[in-house]
Amino acid sequence: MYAQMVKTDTTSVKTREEMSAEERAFQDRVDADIKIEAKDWMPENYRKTLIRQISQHAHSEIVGQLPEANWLTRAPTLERKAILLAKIQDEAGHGLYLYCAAETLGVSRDELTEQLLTGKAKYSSIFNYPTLTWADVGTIGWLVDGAAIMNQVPLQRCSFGPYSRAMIRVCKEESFHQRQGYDALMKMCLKGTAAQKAMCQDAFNRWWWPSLMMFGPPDKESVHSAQSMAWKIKLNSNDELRQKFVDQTVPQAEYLGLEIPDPNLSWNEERGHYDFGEIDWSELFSVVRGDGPCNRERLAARRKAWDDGAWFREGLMAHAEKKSARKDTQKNAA
Ligand code: BYC
Repeated sequence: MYAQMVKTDTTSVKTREEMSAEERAFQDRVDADIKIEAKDWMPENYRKTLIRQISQHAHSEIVGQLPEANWLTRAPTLERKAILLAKIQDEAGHGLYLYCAAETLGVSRDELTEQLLTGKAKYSSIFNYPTLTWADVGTIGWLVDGAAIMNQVPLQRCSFGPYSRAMIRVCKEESFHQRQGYDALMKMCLKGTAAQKAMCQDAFNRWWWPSLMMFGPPDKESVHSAQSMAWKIKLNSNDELRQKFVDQTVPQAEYLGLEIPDPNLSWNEERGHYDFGEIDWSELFSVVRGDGPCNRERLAARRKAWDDGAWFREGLMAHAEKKSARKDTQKNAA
């Protein structure tokens, strides 16, 4: 099934004997936790994998603004509106740090945007679901930002310097995002009306399984994991992080008095983890392929933003060209 989801299969990791001397020296640096910087020699596939992952991450931050923006004009209080606005602005900032990190690898922001708009680059499946009520905004903060932190905290220690450093600030801000979501849900679940509690349960039911899918396909189906983990682009496997997320989130749901929409969820004393039901992987596959509830709407919004900004990009270029022509004239006159 996943063969249809991915363009390349990079599962085979070279043994030391198969590596060139340069590749061995590179792997030794990675193994010794020495950061790789943009100008350092790196295997071409390391560069490509980073561009793929960092750009997909950047696109996710940018597209991720859209579901929440749907509630900006309808936030229940001025305070909630200001908080939501700040969060959405943070996501734009994260996208920018990440595009900059990707650009250090020799790809331009325009190329990355084109890859998003033509469907060549992906963004996280989670942002293709609709935000139907105000409780969805709190639930996204709690679950989606919670899952993002679980995935991104280890990335602060990844092997590529610019990516790892960008993650430090991103993680600090994501923690605030997660808290704001949980805070909004605490208000509604613990101090709100029965209708508000029911609204939170409904949102939770809809976002729980897609949040578990955010971590990617199961390890045995994850085509990139083995190589990415050998290069420390990823430090944990998809299933490891998913399990950590479930273990962390179940007690939080219990505190809110929300029921986990999984009849097979139970604490496994022997493993020291929660067991949980089978994920419907065909749903992730369908969303990633472009057939989720909001894929078309999300891409159309990004395409419109890009087209609407054309006059501004042209203006900036014209200004830069004028400035550099003036500099040249001054230089020649001197
Ligand atoms: N959605 O071999 P695998 C955020 C693709 S949070 C779409 O396991 P890998 C935010 C995968 O790209 C979200 N596609 O891949 C939060 C690959 O296809 P390609 C963003 C997915 O890379 C709150 C194929 O499936 N976070 O931004 O080793 C508010 C096979 O998978 C998904 C990041 O991007 C998915 N859920 O592992 C606002 C974190 N899962 O590329 C914003 C950085 C898998 O070959 N990224 N695929 O065509 C990662 O950690 C890894 O890339 C993943 C996937 C764990 C996501």
